[in-house]
Amino acid sequence: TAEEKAKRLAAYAAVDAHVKEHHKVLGIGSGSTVPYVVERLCQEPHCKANSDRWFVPTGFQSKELIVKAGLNLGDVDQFPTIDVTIDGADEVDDELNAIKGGGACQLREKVLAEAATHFIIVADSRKDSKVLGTNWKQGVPIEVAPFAWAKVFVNLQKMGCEKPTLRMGKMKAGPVVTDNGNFVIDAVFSESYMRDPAELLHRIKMLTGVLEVGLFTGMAEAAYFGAPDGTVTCRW
Ligand code: DER
Repeated sequence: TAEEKAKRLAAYAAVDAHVKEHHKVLGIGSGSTVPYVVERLCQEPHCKANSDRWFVPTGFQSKELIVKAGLNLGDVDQFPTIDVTIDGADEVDDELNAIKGGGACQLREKVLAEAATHFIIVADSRKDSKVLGTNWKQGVPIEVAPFAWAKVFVNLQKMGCEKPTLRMGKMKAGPVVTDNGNFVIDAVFSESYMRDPAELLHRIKMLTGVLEVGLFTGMAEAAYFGAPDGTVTCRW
C-alpha cells in the first residue's frame, strides 16, 4: 500500500544515512515502521555475516523482529551504550520533539534512545507536525504503576489535562499491560501545554507513580518522513 511504501522509504533512507559499518550495536524500536529498518539492515552484505553486530530490542514485538530476522539479539544491560537507535513515533514537531507510546513501549524505547549516540526517528509523513497534538489526538502516553493509576489520573486532571484515559485492551478484558507490567494513561493536553513539551514532560514525570512519559524532547538527531508520492523528507 502507499502507506507501507512511505514507511519503507523513510526506513531505508534512515538506515542508508546513519548506519555505518563500524556501528556494532543497534537499538531497534517498536511499531509498524521499524520492520522496514530491519528489512534494510538484512539487505546489507555485512549484516547477517557480521557476527559482531548486535541488535537491542525495545520490547516484545521488537525482540521478535530481531529473532525472526536471524540477527544477534543483545540486551541493554550487555550494551549500555548503543551506537544507533532507530524508532518510530506517533508525532514529531518542528524541533524534533516526539510523542511516542502509541504501542505502549515508551519506557524501553526511551532507555534505548537515551543510550544511543545517534537516535533517529522514522515515520510516514502524517506524523510530521509543527506542534505536538496537531495530528495525534490520542494524548501523551504515560506508563504508570498499576497501584497508582487512579492517583495519577486525578493529579493529571489537577495539572490541567483535558482528558486522561486509562488505555484498555482490545480482546482483553481490563487495561493494557506493558512489557514491564504497568498500565498506560493517555493524557490529552491543550495546545498551550504541547507547545512546551519539555516542561510538560517534567511536570508529568514528577507525578508519583509515573514510570515514563511518551514525550521524547531534545533526543532525536534526525527524523525521516516518507510520503505516499515516493518522496522522503529528512529533518535534523
Ligand atoms: O509506540 C511507539 O512509540 C512506536 O514507535 C509507534 O508509535 C510508532 O508507530 P508506527 O511506526 O506504527 O507508526
